[in-house]
Amino acid sequence: MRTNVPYKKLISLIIKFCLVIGLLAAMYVPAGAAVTFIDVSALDATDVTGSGTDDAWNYSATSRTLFLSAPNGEYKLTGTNTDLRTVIDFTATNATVHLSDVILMSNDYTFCINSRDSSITLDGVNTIHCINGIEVLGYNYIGGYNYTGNNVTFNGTGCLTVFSVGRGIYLTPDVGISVEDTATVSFVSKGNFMAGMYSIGNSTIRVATGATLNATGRDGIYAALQQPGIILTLDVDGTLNALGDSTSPTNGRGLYAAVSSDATIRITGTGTVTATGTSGPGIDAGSTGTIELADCTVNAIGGAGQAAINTLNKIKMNNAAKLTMEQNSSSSTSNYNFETSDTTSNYRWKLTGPDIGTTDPLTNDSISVSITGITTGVIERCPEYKIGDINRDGDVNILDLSILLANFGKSGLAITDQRADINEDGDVNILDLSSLLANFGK
Ligand SMILES: [Ca+2]
Ligand SMILES: [Ca+2]
Repeated sequence: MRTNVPYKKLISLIIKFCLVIGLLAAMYVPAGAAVTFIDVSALDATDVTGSGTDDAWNYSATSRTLFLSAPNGEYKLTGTNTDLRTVIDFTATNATVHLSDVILMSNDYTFCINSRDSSITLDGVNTIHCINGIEVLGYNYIGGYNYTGNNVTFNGTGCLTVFSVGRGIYLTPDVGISVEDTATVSFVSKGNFMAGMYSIGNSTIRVATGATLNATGRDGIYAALQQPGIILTLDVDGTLNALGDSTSPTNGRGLYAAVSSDATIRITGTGTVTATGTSGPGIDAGSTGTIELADCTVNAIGGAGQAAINTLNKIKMNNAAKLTMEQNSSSSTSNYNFETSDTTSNYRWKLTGPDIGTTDPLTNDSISVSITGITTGVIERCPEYKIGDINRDGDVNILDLSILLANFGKSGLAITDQRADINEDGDVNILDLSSLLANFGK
């Protein structure tokens, strides 16, 4: 078959071609990013200049400062230094700084992050003691004019604890931080002096699933000050704890926004945010601030004699949000206004707790909630259903009646299906039965 010959040649050529490509692919070893190792314990009274452009760095003995300046540079810091500041310079866009069991002390700030979108990768246990904690000054901080557009990521499997006399971390306007992987990052401002986290603009704080962020200080997280209308976004899929650790009557708030401006605290994500006050409320939005809760679980715990939340505005919640309020207010009754941000959905409010209630229909878009005494109340949004539709299948029928009758006369935890307690008074009795029968067949 003569016609087979060209095909055989062609197939042979293809096989050879593939072999050559395969050989070239096997020979090619991608040049991984060069990691520059810096033992910080060796940085003392002598200036040091790192070589090359990929790993550019230098150390000034005069200012006791380590400058990291390579774009996409990758640095690994190890060791202990009792007086060292580190600057991730504006030129070091996308730089990665690994901290591997590092102990740093500083008589000023420890990390000043000027570069755009740099990462701090944590390995092992890392500790910082300083006067001022980490400063995220924003991209291209030349002359102090451009603060915007910087996001700093903390990732890895280790932890970092910043013990600061001043602010644990300082976020200038329009910058953000992310905590990712299984990293645990804690900012602790000691001595009732400053906030654990301090933000003066539209900051976004992200905590990924599996990661933890702790902020402890005079106020745990403090946002706003003079900036009108700023938004502090907490996007938490993992765990965020904000603790106001103060005896001062004007501080001690877990999460605080706005002094004289209409700031917004927006909490979103699928994780858990716990804001705990000591001498202040768990969450304080001031007189003009707004609290928005979306897709999240929030625990607000008031300090001694303090309400769980302080706000004069409506607290906005979407259908996935759940808010637990631990009320420790010294006043007998506290009132809050809630508003749904999902006005077209088929949900209603659900209030759980012995001393929390409303006179408004639970199907209203907005409700006024009162909490009496020292108590814990839960506010959430639930799918709407007909009264008496115990199994929530859309009909009130014999199936619902049989669940109710199986629980008739029972109380509390003895009730096998709590939904049989239609009026949620703790007993399944004639009141529940009459509610069900009123809707039977609907
Ligand atoms: Ca039913
Ligand atoms: Ca009942």
